Amino acid sequence: MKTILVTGGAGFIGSNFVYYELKKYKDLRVVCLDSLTYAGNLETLKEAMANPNFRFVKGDITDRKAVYSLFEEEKFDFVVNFAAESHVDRSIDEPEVFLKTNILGTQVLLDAAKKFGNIRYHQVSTDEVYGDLPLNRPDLFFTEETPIHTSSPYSASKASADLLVMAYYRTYGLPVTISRCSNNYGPYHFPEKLIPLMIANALAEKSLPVYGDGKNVRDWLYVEDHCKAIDMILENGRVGEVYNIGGHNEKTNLEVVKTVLRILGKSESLISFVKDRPGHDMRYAIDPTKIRNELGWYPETSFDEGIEKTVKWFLENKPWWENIINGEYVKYYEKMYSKR
Ligand code: NAD
Ligand code: TDX
Repeated sequence: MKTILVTGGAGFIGSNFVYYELKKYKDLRVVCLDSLTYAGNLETLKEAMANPNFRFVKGDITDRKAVYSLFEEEKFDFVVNFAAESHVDRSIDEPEVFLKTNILGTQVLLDAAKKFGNIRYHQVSTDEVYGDLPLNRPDLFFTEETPIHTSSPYSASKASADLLVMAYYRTYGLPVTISRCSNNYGPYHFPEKLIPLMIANALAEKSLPVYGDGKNVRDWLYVEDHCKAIDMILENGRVGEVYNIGGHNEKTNLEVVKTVLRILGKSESLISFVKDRPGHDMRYAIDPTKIRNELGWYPETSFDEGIEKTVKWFLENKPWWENIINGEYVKYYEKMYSKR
């Protein structure tokens, strides 16, 4: 039986990946290492906990001693690193923890993978490392050759991690891959992010804070399609390569917010334009040709279908997110939005 380490598996995408792997492989042990920051939630992994092929370990990827002892104990065949500070607005407010977790944490994992048998390592990165594209050039897309050109402390930290991953490939021959994905959405999305925040506010008839003029474009990918892509890269991806993952599902923020309101049957008068995010990236758009041609990956879920499924999930799982937004999150929301 092979064993995979999934770091950050108590967060949004990591937990979806844990479930994807447990469902797809009956002969795979999945070990999740997560420090349970504000974004990590054991509730999310409740069903996985009942699976004998799953183990949860609470621990920090920056804690070298703890990471090494876990690697010594488990003999991993694969490492997939999702663990990160992931919210751009928080990185603008307090960058330091982003550098610590996203860069130094990645380095600890790379060292561990190197030390304990040159383990196959996959880094979950983001399209934000490419910076942004102008709105008046719809012909432009991010390819794997697009230069790194970051905007926020978050994206700078993710780009730094990517550079380290590639350095470990070239210098030490560590078998690595990197995926750079566009905006995900779906079940277990933390309510600080655009789509779940708008769903929660709309249901409470609270105003929906759209930054700037709402014309910024994101390329939305249903989270399960992202999980499938990572799984394919682990199976058949070429080591030392970067793969872009995106769905050609470009929408302005305003379009997304209006779609959420329409599905919920709520009024557009809830929309409130607020102060823009500093350094706000205009447009992200992925060219997924490489992963499609090399690995046969394509996104199965259209935005129309995915957003319906997502809203339905949030309606059916209110206790999951109400628990979050009624806790520490109250202070975060007040800090981020009260003076906007
Ligand atoms: P998330 O914030 O929902 O979850 C992050 C998880 O990592 C949490 O469970 C948290 O407890 C854990 N974590 C944070 N710091 C840790 C540490 N020091 N040690 C161990 N665990 C730690 O994030 P997400 O949206 O699921 O993103 C997962 C990964 O995917 C990140 O690397 C992110 O950069 C990348 N990504 C996200 C998106 C997106 O749209 N959400 C898009 C592209 C790439
Ligand atoms: O209240 C809001 N109002 C608003 O207009 C929030 C939270 C966001 N926005 C805008 C900012 C962005 O243009 O919506 C867009 C999406 O914002 P986020 O959900 O914060 O995502 P983004 O900044 O695009 O980054 C996401 O995708 C890339 C993830 O959070 C990153 O982890 C990932 O790397």
